[in-house]
Amino acid sequence: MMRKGTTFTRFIIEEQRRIPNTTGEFTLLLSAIVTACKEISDGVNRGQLINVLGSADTENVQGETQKKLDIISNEIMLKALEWGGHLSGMASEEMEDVYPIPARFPKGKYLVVFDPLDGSSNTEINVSIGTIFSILRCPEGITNPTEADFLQPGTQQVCAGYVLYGPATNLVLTTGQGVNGFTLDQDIGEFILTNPKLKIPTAAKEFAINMSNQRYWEPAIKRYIDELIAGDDGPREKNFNTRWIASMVAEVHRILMRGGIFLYPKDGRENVHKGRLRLLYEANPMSFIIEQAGGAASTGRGRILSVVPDSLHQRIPVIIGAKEEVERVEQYHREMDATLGEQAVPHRQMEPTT
Ligand code: AFP
Repeated sequence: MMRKGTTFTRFIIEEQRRIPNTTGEFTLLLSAIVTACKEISDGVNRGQLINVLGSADTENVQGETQKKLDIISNEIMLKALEWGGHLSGMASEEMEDVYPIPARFPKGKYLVVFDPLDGSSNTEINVSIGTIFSILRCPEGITNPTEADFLQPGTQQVCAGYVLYGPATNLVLTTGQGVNGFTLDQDIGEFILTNPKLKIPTAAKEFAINMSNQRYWEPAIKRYIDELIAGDDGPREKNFNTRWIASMVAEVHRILMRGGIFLYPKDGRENVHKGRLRLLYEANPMSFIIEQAGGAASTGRGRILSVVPDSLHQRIPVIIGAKEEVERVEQYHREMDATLGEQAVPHRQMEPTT
């Protein structure tokens, strides 16, 4: 039986043809990332059967306990991408320092940053997780990039994407010309274009925030969430539903499909007072995708994509999703800062999050 649909391979080659004088380097890099994600998908899928679930009893640079699958996924990405000649370096949420391309391989003009397995606390309970990646240009003349070469604002991203390992495996991607979604056809091992030109539905009905942290929130966040919870009895005069998957990839995917807003604001906890999510590996790629789908992404006090990173593992507040909602949260921050000042919530000493 003939299958219908555009394969990912065809899609990227046709995209490449639209741009005159391209070398194909970017297309091959993207293809290598996607192959790595298929391998991770297989590991996630067979997890318990091949004994790769559970803790690795090690900590990453963020002080978070690593899962076996975090380490395996990181290794899969490194090995799949280091040899192709498209990259000069990589950085990962799971590694303290920049990963240089081994001397035996040629180097290329791009840098890749990634979170190999985001939401990995969900691996044992068979809930959706994902890989997030972002492609940057290596600065001109640099062949051995250092941390400074990766500290580019999100507006400089050449491409951002994620692969969601859920009931189906989805690839969602932007190169700055809109957002396209693909679904892995397990029988033929190819991603098929299933969601071309994704746009976020504008009327938000769902919000996602970890409610257990509400006692640490700044007043602007508390005000916004209180109004959503008040539903049709409150100033919004409509009901909202709540969701929290603890997996940003799954939350962003839901927003792309159904609309809504996701918030991981900074809060009063000592280790979250600058935010919880990582600018390079999570916030920037997701913000690029969400903006390209017609949404907005903010720290509450400014556009995430405009932030110039100060370190590889910088954390940042993330408020992302339907534009009108994100703008409302920004407005509440402006009003709060005008009366209370930015450090409205005192920092408190807390146990590190896992
Ligand atoms: P892990 O990859 O360590 O599981 O973190 C996932 C994540 O970065 C993001 O995907 C979630 O939205 C968020 O953290 C969940 O954080 P909480 O556990 O504090 O709710």
